[in-house]
Amino acid sequence: MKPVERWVEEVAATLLPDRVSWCDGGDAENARLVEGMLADGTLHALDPRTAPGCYLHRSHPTDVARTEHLTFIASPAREAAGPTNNWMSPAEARQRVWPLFAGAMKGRTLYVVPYVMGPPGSPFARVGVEVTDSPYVVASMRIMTRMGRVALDQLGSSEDFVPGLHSLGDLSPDRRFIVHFPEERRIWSVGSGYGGNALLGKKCFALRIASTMARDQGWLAEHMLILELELPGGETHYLGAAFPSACGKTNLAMLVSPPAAQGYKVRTVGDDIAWLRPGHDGRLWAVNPEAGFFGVVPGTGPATNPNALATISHDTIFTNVAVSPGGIPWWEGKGQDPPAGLLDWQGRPWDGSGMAAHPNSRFTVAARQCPSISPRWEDPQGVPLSAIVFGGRRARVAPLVFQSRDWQHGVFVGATMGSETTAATTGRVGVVRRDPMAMLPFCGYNMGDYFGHWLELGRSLARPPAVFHVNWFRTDAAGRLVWPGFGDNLRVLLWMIERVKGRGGAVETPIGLVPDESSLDWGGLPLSSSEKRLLLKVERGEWEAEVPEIRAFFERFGSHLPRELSESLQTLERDLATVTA
Ligand code: GTP
Ligand code: SPV
Ligand code: MN
Repeated sequence: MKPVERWVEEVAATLLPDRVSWCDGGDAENARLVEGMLADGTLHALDPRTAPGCYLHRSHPTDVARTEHLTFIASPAREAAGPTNNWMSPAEARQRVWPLFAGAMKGRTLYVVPYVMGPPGSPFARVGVEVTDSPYVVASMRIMTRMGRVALDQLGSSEDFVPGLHSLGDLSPDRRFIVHFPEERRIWSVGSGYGGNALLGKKCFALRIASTMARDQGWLAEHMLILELELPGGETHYLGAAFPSACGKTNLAMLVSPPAAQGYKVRTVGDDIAWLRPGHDGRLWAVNPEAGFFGVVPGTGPATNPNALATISHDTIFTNVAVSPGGIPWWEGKGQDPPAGLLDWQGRPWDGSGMAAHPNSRFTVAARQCPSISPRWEDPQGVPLSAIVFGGRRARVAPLVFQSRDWQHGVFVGATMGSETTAATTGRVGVVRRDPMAMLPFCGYNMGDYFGHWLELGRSLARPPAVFHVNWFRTDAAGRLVWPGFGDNLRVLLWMIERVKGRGGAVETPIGLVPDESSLDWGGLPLSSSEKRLLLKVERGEWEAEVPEIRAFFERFGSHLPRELSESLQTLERDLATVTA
């Protein structure tokens, strides 16, 4: 018996399913699953004329986003999880969580979902196997990963796979746990059928477990989009950008911009996760381990993200959007008036107040459907990064863009990122929190050590990417967003590329290098000169107020905090005190 078969037999003895079904990932299997889900109401058919091959899924109203407070790292030592993760000892997990799996699949089918994270044939690809009782998860994993026979073929009789155990349980948040065992490289998830809680290849494997593999093996698993930027004449650059959940990765990765007419082209390599490795040439190389997009729906319209809109025009699973009586999906920002008789995300007649689509409603769609997909998106070796971009959602404080002085300073900039919380996770929205490298909810080990790993990895790069920070979300005194965002973000990317090439004007500030006003292309933007100044402004008082917050955050890591980061903080404090502005 192969190791994977032995494991499935073992867990089935506890889960007690009525049937075990090994998924091959084929069309016939998918059609059968869809038929069953249409029959039992897990899926609703959408209008075959305007949304061919599309379905709507409504998740349980208490199960609409990741639940960070129910997500745990179960390393033997608490210190291994660090101060920013919830920790549970493996023994406690066995006591509190394992019993929730006992008999959980009675009356249900246990689906075995073998999948590959990483491009086909890539030396960096890794196999996972998810056992689940949710056909919606199976259909979603088929889109999000290379699923089925291809994964079993790659695995053969090896025991080198990440086992993930998933059951919907009773969907009660009181009996919901997402537990990661980094040492054993396994995952348990019970009580949620939603997104990153349930599609175990994504955040659980490709970020939390993979980040620990990456620490041990000298690479990085990051919450980053990867985009390709072609300049007139054909010169091509790749950028990785880490923004927290629902802060603009998908949108930036699919950017469409007026300067396209002048020969600038942005293409998409990935929209959420990047696995990064030092190459023999001293550069940092990136692959997208996913095969699909699980993207935020609201705000996706013809003016903001036409590429996403085209991508999701067919063969898409929509989760928690609104729908017309005729089966036309609708959401805020779609760029159309709401149709008459609209049903909200819970299927209730919409009275016009509040959001009709859930703020964290999502599309699940194959990456190959994206018109802007890069020809190199499945390159087995990945693509070499010219720049890494960190960014957050900050109404104040952070300017539109600045560049770090070097890799070490770039790690400091990433480690001290602040961002307002969004609907991608349960809890209050709009609260500023530290979200280092956009990995706060996704780093599978002590983040102090993670910062050290970033520093060490950088030392091995002869040609490290330049590191930038952006903020598309600065507001004016009236609370209005100043920067138009979306397609116009290309202007900021072009300044970065100029900097990478050793050109592009910049002024030194205590936080790093900010464009001087004349070196950004503002042409045609309806911005006053005071608005431009506000966008680029580094206000000493605001940054002085950040220092004690950063210090308090750093102190939580105790001896795990690399010395270099304390030094960078001291430098920032000193420069803020001496700067004349
Ligand atoms: P996850 O999938 O949760 O990791 O999120 P993401 O980082 O891919 O976020 P996404 O691109 O889906 O954007 C989330 C929300 O921010 C959407 O409602 C977008 O419309 C909005 N958004 C994205 N880019 C911009 C921008 O440049 N400006 C403004 N104002 N809003 C933006
Ligand atoms: C995120 O929250 O960062 C996501 C969505 O990309 S989920 O897969 O639900 O985590
Ligand atoms: Mn994400």
